[in-house]
Amino acid sequence: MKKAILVTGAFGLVGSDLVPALQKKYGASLVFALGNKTIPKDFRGQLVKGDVRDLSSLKKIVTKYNIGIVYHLAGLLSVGGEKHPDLAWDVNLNGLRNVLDLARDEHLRMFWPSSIAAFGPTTPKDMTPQHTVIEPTTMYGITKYAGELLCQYYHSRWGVDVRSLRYPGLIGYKAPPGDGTTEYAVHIFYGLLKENAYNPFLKADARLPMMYIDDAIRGTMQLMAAPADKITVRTSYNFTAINFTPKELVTEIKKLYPTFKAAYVPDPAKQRIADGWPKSIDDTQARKDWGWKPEFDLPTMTKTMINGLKKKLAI
Ligand code: AKB
Repeated sequence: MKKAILVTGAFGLVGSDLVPALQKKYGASLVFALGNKTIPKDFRGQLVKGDVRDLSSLKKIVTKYNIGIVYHLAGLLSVGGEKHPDLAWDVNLNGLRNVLDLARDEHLRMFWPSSIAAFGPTTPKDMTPQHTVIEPTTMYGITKYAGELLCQYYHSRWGVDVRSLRYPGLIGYKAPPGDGTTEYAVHIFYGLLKENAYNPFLKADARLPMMYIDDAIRGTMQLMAAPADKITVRTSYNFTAINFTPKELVTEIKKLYPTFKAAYVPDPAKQRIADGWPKSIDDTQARKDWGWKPEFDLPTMTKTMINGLKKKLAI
């Protein structure tokens, strides 16, 4: 019998696009979407309710549905993690440890996302190398870096085939924006279409690495399909597409909507998080090991976001 796939955090920014992509590739009957609270009414597919902090119920799900691969996406983001540090530790790290234990005991393959948030203020900011100084200063970043080391440990100690990407800021329209720092670049499109105005909560020149969601999904599936002997990084791969500042994004939007209004009103707490992160990323290792190559640039991403969101909001 064919093994099935479990996606935790299935209704977040990544899951909302990854689940349909996996359904298309493997068939909807083999993809199980694990949700906790926010389950969209229009979801079509196999739904399981659960909490990644509850190991025994995860175990039952894996056995009952004959799961062979887990995409473990559930977790808090950077801003949410600063509001609720204890919860961020519990969900992000204890949740990951549970899934890694399951992967070891039940021989599952596994994907888990790290983030550019694993880096910190002492990391080189331009073209941040794969192997470099890593001293994160947010709870989210700490859980990501500790998580990367945990993944590497489970691989070297028990041979768990767990693979990971350091996601940059991801931009997509299917799920509502999460509680993150790069999420201004998602909120801005809602502001554009609803009010023709949006004030980014970061400085005009706050450059951050970013990626359109289709690239992220393609890269994630490509990494998981690569032969194991090609995977030379078992912490998490640097992974990037574009980088831009709030001002550059506003300029791009104004090419299509010249009357769009934006003023930069930095939120000190969010700006502090952004100040600790890289501006651009060197993802040579991902390109070399498993052929990573992004497709979306800033103009294509902007047009695609606007068209997609217009349809979603029926505008
Ligand atoms: C956040 O801003 O918290 C996330 C991330 C870059 O991991 N989007």
